[in-house]
Amino acid sequence: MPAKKRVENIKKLLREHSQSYLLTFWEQLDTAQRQNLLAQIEQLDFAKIDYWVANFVKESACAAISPDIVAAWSYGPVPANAEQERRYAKAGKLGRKLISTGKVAAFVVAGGQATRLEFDGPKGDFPISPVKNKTLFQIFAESITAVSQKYRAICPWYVMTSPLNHAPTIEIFRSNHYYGLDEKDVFIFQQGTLPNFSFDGKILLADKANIASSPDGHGGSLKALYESGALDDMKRRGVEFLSYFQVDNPLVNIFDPLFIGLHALDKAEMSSRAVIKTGPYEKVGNFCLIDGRLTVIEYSDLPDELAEKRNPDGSLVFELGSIAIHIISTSFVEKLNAKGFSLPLHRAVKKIPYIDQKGNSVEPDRPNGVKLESFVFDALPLASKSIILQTLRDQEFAPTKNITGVDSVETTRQMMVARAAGWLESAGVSIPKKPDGSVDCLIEIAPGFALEKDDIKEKLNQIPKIKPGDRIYLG
Ligand code: UD2
Repeated sequence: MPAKKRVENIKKLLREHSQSYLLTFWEQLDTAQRQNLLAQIEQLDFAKIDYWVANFVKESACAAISPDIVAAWSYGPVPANAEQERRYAKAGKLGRKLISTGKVAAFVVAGGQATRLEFDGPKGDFPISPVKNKTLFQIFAESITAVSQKYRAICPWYVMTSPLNHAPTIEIFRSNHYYGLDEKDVFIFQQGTLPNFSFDGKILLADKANIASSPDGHGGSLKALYESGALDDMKRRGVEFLSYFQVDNPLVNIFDPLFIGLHALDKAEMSSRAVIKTGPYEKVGNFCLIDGRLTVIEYSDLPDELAEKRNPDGSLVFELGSIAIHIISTSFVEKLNAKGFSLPLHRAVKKIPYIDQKGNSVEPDRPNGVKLESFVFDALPLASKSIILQTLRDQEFAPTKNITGVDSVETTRQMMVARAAGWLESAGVSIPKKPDGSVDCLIEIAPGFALEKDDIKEKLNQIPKIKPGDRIYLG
């Protein structure tokens, strides 16, 4: 198409969708900038954008929750009866077989920003371990190495980044020599983005020639796995199950045979780990059945009367909290993409830097617009079958969100020490304690030393006597 005609078409399109602001600085742009901006605009789906503006940007589309909402069922952290005991044993065996035959891969979503940690760089590079200060990425990599060695299998690792942190993430992996993993078994790919909007529905410009945009949420992973070629890579390798986890949880048990096995045994498409919530308003998603379909309602969207609702024994009706650990069948990701799918969008009101009509760069000091995101757990209702397996919080969930306080660097380190101490104690090692019962030393267990409690028993001869105030690293 002739260049002039192309520009005319775009101008018309923008007028029709009330987005002409995007070409405000057209006359000031050089040829390369113009091409770049046109390409960005051409990638936008304006029919969808009109829908988003009407439903999520101008209005906060908080769909009413169906009255047909009940608690979801879950497998307990330990079998509830003899029949379940047999099932857990069978599942564990199957899970181990699936790992050892290379059918399971690790998948971390690491496209978010570490804003709350005030950390300048990919969150995976945040140093967290209590003694050696290992980063989150290093801990995950060491777990994957330990699992590969234990099961004598290749366990590939898929890492999702976003345009905000892709290049630095690649650089971190390179400069750390992929943490000892084989580079060809680590597949780093980017998620997509969505444009940012002013409250009145205009797409914002980041500068005169670029649209303001942000990552499309971890729900974008389901498309990105397909579009990046990661899914093809899995097919080539024979990977059938993805162990999905977030970059901020160093306690995650990435290759848990029981969870993988139950998912496979029950022919589930997407399964979830859950913890019993600490209270009605803990900042985790809530598992429930809505109109018979498993759904997660984010804490911020659960009405108080449902959050507070209690069973006759005093427990919360919606007590199962989502800790963002899933097993996802690769066939499910393929099925979704083959038939075309879209997850609902969630609206986040944010401070978004932009360029105003006069060409001034504005760094707002209060929220001035809307970012849209999709959440991976919104794929659960699309799965034909889904299971939930409870886990114990102190064993598997230490989200590192803040610097101090709840879900912080502080609490994560404490939990890492407490879990290590608990594993050692269960093998008969004596642990110094403070008068309040907390552990009176720092202990770090490297994944290569023990992946789970039972691994400790074989290494008792390598464990020194631990005195109050010691810093113990078992690696
Ligand atoms: C998430 C869950 C919450 C609970 C909690 C547990 C949502 C909406 N809420 O809370 O229910 O399970 O975790 O810790 O998910 N990410 C991307 N790309 C994006 C956005 C995020 O890769 O575009 C990654 C991010 O790097 C991180 C994860 O997704 O690994 C979760 O992001 P978050 O820390 O913003 O999630 P949060 O605290 O809202």
